[in-house]
Amino acid sequence: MSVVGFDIGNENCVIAVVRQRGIDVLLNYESKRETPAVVCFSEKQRILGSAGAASAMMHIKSTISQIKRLIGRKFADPDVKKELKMLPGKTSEGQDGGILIHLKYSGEIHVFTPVQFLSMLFAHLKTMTENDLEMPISDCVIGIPSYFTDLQRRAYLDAAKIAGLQPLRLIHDCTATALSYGMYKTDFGSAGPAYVAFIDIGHCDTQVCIASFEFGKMEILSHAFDRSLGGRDFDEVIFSHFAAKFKEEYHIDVYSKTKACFRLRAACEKLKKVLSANLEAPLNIECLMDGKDVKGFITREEFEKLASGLLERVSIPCHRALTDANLTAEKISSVELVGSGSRIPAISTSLTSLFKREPSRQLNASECVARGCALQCAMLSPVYRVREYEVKDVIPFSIGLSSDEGPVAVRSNGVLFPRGQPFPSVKVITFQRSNLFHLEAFYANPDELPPRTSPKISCVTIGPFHGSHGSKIRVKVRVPLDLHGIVSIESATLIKDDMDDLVMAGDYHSNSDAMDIDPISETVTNGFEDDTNKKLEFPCSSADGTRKDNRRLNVPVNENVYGGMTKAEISEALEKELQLAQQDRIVEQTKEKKNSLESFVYDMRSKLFHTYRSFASEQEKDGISRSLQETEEWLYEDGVDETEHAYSSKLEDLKKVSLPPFYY
Ligand code: ATP
Ligand code: K
Ligand code: MG
Repeated sequence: MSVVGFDIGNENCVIAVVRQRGIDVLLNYESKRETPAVVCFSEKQRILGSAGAASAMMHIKSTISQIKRLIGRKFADPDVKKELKMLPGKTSEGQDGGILIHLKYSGEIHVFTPVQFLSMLFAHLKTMTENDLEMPISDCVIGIPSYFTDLQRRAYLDAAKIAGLQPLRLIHDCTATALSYGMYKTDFGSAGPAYVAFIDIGHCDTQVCIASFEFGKMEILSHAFDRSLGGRDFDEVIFSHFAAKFKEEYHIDVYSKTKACFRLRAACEKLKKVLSANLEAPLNIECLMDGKDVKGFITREEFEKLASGLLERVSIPCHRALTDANLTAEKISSVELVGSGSRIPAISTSLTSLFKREPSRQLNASECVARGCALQCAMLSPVYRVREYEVKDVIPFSIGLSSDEGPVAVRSNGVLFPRGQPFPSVKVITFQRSNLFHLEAFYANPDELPPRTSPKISCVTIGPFHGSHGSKIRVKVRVPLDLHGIVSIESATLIKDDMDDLVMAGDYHSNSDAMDIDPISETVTNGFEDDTNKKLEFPCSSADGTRKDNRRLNVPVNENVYGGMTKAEISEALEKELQLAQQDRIVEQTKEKKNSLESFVYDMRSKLFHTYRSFASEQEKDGISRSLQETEEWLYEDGVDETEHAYSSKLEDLKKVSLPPFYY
C-alpha cells in the first residue's frame, strides 16, 4: 500500500508519494514535475495532462482546462457565465442548476459535468502514479481551496470515487503547505508559538492562512482568500493591453477569433513569466489573424502599472487573515509565499510593505501542497508510522442548523459550528418530538461566503417514528463535521427509559445517555434502516421513577444534499468513465499494434540485406520484399486507420511469409 498526495490546480497538478527516504514528487510521462490540468478529446480518444495540453491547439473546440473553478458551481451564476465564455464548446444548465459541457467526440455530441472532467483528471493522475509505483493505489489526500463549500467538497469526493480513489482527507491547500513547513522544522523555541503567514497565489485564486507552530504541533488560526485573483488575471491585463493595441495598429479584433484569442493569451502568459526575471519583454506572433504577423513590447514597469489594481487586492485577504487570527503584522515571524502565480516580483514588494518583512521562499512554491498532502496521507494511513505531530485546522464558514420548529442552538444564534471551529468535530443534539421531522443545515453567515454562493447545504428527514398517543420522545441527532470539512447528519436515535413495551422489536444497545458529545465507537444495529416505511410505535408509559438504563434505537435518516450527485448519477458517471477509459485503451493498443507492424516492416527489410543475405535465395528475398512493400503501402492507404485486429492479423500474415522456420 502506498500513500499519495495530489495537488489539483486550475493550471497544474502535482503528485507526491511517500517513500522510505522521504517524500518524492513524481515525474509525469514527459518527465515534468507538474502536469497540466487539461482534458482534451481528440477524434477517437482522450488525451490528458501534458499530452492533452500539447494537443490543445489541434483540438481547440474539445479541450477543457481550469476545471476546478467550475466544480459545484451553478450555471446561472454570473461569474460562472464569464468562465463558461472562455470554454470553447457549448454549455447548458443541468436539471439541478449545475453546469453541463457539450463536446464532440467520436462523431457524437457528449455531455459532461465538471465533476466528470475532474474525475478524468484524477483517473489520469492515478494511472500515472500506479505506473510509477508499479502497484495499485486508492488511499490519498487531496488538496482543496479553503473556500470550498460543502457541495464542492462532496463533489471532489464524488469525482475521486468515480476515478477509483479513496481520499482519507480533503485538506485545505494552505494547511498542507503549513504541514510541509512545520513537520521538518524543529527550531521552534520555547518562547511561545511562532506565527507564520502562508500566501498561495495560483492560477485563479489567492489563499492565505495564519498558522501557529510549536514543537510537535501546528494550529491553523485563520483562513482568508480571494477566489478570483490569480496568475491568469495578470495574464488578462497584458492580454487586454495588446488586444487593444493590435486593434489600433493592425486593425484586427482578436476577440472575434477563438484561435487568435487562445494564441495571444498563451503568449501573454509567457510574457508575464519573462517579466518576472527581466525588465522588458518582446512579443512576436506570426500570422495571428487575417494573415498578419504582430509585434509588441512591454516593460516590467508598464506591466506593474497595468496590474496595479490586482496588486492592491493581494493585501485584502492578508489583512483579513491577520484580523481573524487576532494578530498584527508585527507578530508574524515569517511570511511564506507559495504558488507559481506569486513569482511576479511586484507581489513580493507589496507584501513586504504590508508585513514589514520580505516574504521568504523556503518552500518549493509549486510542490509544497502535494508534499503536505502526502505527509498527511502517511499520518492517516495505518500502514505508515510517522512522528507524532498534531495538525489542527479550522473551518472557514459558520454552519447553522434549523428544524421545522426554528433554529437549533439558539444560545449561539443558530450557529452550530462557528467559523474558526476546529474540525473534525461532532455535536449531538437532543430533540423532543412526537413524529417525523426535518432539519436543515446551512451556512449561517452569507457574508463569509464567496459572492453569490448558496447558503443551503442539506435537508434531512428524521423518521418516521411515533410516540404513542402523540406523546413526545427524545431523539438524539448526531451531527459530525468530518475530516473533509463536510457536515452530515448521519444518525438519529430514540431515547426511551423503558423499551420493553416497544411495538417493534429491534436490536438495541444500552447507553448511559445525557452526554453532549457521543463516543464514536458505538454502533447501533437494527432492522429499521432497510425498512424505512415502517413506523415505530412507542407506547409512552411514563417511567416509574428509578431510571437506570436508558435505551436507544435507530431512526431512519434521509439526507438530501442540495445540488449533490445521487447514487444513481454516480454509478452512471462511473459506467461512462469505464467506457471512455476502455475506448482510450483500445486506441492505445491499436496504435501499439500498428507500430509493431511498421517496425516489423523496417526491421525485416534491413535483415533482408544483412542477416538473411546468405540464407535466403534471391527468389525468396524478392517475395519477402514484395510483401513488405505491399504492407507498407497498405499502412499508408487503406490501413491508416484500422482496427487492432487488422494490424495484428497483417503482422501474422507477414511473419508467415517472411519468417520461414529455417531463418531462425
Ligand atoms: P490554483 O492554485 O489557482 O488552482 P495552480 O495551483 O494550478 O492553480 P500554480 O501552478 O501555483 O497554479 O500557478 C500557476 C500560475 O503561475 C500561472 O498563472 C502561471 O502563469 C504563473 N507563473 C508560473 N511561473 C511564473 C513566473 N515565472 N512568473 C510569473 N508567473 C508565473
Ligand atoms: K498546483
Ligand atoms: Mg494551487
